[in-house]
Amino acid sequence: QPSDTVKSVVDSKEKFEEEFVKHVETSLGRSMYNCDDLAAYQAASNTIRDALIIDWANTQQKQTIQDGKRVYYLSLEFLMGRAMDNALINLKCENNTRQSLNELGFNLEDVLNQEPDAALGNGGLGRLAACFVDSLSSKNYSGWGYGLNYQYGIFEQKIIDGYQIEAPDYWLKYSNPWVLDRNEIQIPVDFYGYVYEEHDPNTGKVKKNWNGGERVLAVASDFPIPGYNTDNTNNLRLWNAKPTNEFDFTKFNAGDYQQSVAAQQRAESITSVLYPNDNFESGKELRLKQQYFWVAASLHDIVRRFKKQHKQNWKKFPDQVAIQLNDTHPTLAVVELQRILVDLEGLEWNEAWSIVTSVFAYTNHTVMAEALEKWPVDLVGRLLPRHLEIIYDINFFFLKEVERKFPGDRDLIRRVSIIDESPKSVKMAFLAIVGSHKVNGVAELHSELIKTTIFKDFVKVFGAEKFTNVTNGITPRRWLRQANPKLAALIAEKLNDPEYDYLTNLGKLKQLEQFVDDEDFLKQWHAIKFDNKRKLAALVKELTDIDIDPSVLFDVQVKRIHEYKRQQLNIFAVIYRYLHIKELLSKGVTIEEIKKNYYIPKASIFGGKAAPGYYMAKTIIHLINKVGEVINADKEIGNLLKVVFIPDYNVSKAEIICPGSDLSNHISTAGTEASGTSNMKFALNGGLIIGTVDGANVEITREIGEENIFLFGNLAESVEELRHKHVFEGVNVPETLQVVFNAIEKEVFGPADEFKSLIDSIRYHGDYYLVTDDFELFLDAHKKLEKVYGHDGGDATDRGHLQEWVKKSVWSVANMGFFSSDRCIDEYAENIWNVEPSNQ
Ligand code: DL6
Repeated sequence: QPSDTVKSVVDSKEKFEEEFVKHVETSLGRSMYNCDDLAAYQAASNTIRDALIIDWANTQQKQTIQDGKRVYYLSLEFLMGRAMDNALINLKCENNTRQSLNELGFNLEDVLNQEPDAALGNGGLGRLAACFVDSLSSKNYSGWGYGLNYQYGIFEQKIIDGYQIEAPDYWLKYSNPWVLDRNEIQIPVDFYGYVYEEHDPNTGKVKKNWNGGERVLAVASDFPIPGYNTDNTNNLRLWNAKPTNEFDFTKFNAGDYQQSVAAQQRAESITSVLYPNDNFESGKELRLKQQYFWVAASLHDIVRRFKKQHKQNWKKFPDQVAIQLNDTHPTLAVVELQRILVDLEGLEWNEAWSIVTSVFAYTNHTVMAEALEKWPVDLVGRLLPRHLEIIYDINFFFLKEVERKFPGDRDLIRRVSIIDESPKSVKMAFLAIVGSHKVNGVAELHSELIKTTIFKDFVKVFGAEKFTNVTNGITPRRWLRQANPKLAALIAEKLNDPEYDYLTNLGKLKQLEQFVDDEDFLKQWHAIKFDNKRKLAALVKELTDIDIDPSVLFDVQVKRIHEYKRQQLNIFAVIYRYLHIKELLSKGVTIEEIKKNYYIPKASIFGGKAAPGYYMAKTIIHLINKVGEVINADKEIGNLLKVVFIPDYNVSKAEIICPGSDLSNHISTAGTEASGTSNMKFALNGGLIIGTVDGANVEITREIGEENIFLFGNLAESVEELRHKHVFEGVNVPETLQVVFNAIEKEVFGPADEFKSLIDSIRYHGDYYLVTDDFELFLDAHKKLEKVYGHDGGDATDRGHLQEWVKKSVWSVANMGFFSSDRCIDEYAENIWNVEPSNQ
């Protein structure tokens, strides 16, 4: 009797209902009479998950038999969001599930809303990894993700009296029905200890051995990743740290039972919490422990899988295995593989090194110095004594090679050394470059920048061919079909594609261009946007109790709060607008005249978390909230201006916010945002962009046309000179921004001291992020875009005054095909991993 495949369960309502009831009664120990929405979510998830596991097992079996090359994507973060809705979409069983749940007395949306986000990431980097695993499955690649199963994901953000307060996110409260705990997969991982030498009588050589001082077990939890419209179901393996059963008898015998139990408990702390920093490295010992724990477990798993089929035929290893390092966090994997091959498998150094460098490739996600990892040599040596030796050896051989190519260039050797001499530390990006065969940036501008700035010397040493670009992308399954079902349906109808095949062939969107003058179509398009704005307004009301009118321009900036992303520029412009409106009102200009001649009604919507230790980012959040309090309470202003801060921005909220925006802000200082991916999410949902010439904005502009995006600001090539000018000639605060500073200092938005650091960083500390240089350009860009949106106010359900805007929206979506993460995965596969998809 063959097991039920996922199709047989989800395609048959009877089967689904039968399984559902079984789970309610057995897995949950409840009866259908006391089954609430949460229990329904758990039973439905278990039902789908069970079936998915069958597909997943079949996929693994098939991939093993095919014995092709596998890709392993190592990422310390996978910001998955919710799984159930995504599974229903990828398995194409949403309608059936909806009907079955209805028959059982539940509403699908209410059930879906019970699921906590799997928030195992900070922002762009983690969400990119989640999109990539979706594309690996959907495009039929054999590709696994490896990460950590944090018990606490990114903190829950509460806004109390305008301040960000962090609360722990214990997302596993009701356990996670989407993972299969694989308690039988246990890999011991050692830390600390010492290295000793052993004489091998057979070879006459001296062998290095590492005797670890602390042992922790890595236990696997597997998260099946269903592809869209395919049975291919890959695996995301997340590790849990558990104590070993090896009890510390020395301590026990010494009567220190408590101590030996405490040490065991400490093991679990390794995977207990995600570090909440985005684009910033904190350098904590536990973080390094997390990194080694994860890469050691993953590599041993990969090597074990290889050996099962190919024994010790190491020459074949690079034909079977490609490992992508998502940023430098997994760089110790390079060292660990070299250690496995040399110390444990007995290969010669050079042979091992050539295998290692053929297997690894490294993606860089930032040029910002504070985000580039450096680990103190002392710490690495204490935690991983043998690895430090290997790092020194890698560096020694690398520098020897540099010396051979560039004899006598001592300065070059100093600059490219993996070891920084003061303070003595290991530069992880350099180690990743040396240990990889390819290095890529995540947008064209960024990939050029890394070659001309932070990694310039490595281009000289290795040649430019080692460096490449893969512009980021997003999965259209989640970010169009799931987030915006009505728009996805309208597109499917227009493309005459009832099966939604365009979701794995996003270039097809181009066909929408032919409808750009079709009045009825534009009306439908606009009505969907309006409906999505209503949903967003309802979310805002629910979370903040603020009413925003869906007919005004929704001007959104949601992303991590960071000075380089410049939420401060945005809120200063909002303050300017408010003060100007107040001035006009005081001069007797009426609201109607202001709407007609100056400003269209708008709601400025912000959201995003600040790293708990990032004072400036928290100050920005506080300012936004305090400005909101004043403006929203100002009766004179009415709906001409509202300011909202949505608390606890996360993936599931983004799924409501992206489709509901008219305009989104991607306004980083040029050259600082490596790519950005929310720009893609907004544009794919028909929102227009106001942005700087930075990251992927550049390519979005190229694809959709510069008439469909509102670009402003100084270019990356001017940034250094402007910064220099600020330091040596002083910062010139334009009159418009001065007015804003004056208002803040006059305490219009509460005690001025609270915001002093923000103003001082601009006025007295060199305005590193060029707020003064771009402020008026930002105001001008707004004037331009507001002209397009329309000044005549009126009912936005009447598309008349929005004609031009709606056309731009359609045109943009039609040209967003390039930004599917499927395209990224194909590029990685072809140019970096050298793998092909399997034919299903
Ligand atoms: O590549 C994904 C994402 C980019 O879109 C963002 O522009 C970039 O800021 C982000 N980088 C990081 C770097 N963190 N570290 N380490 O998150 O990557």
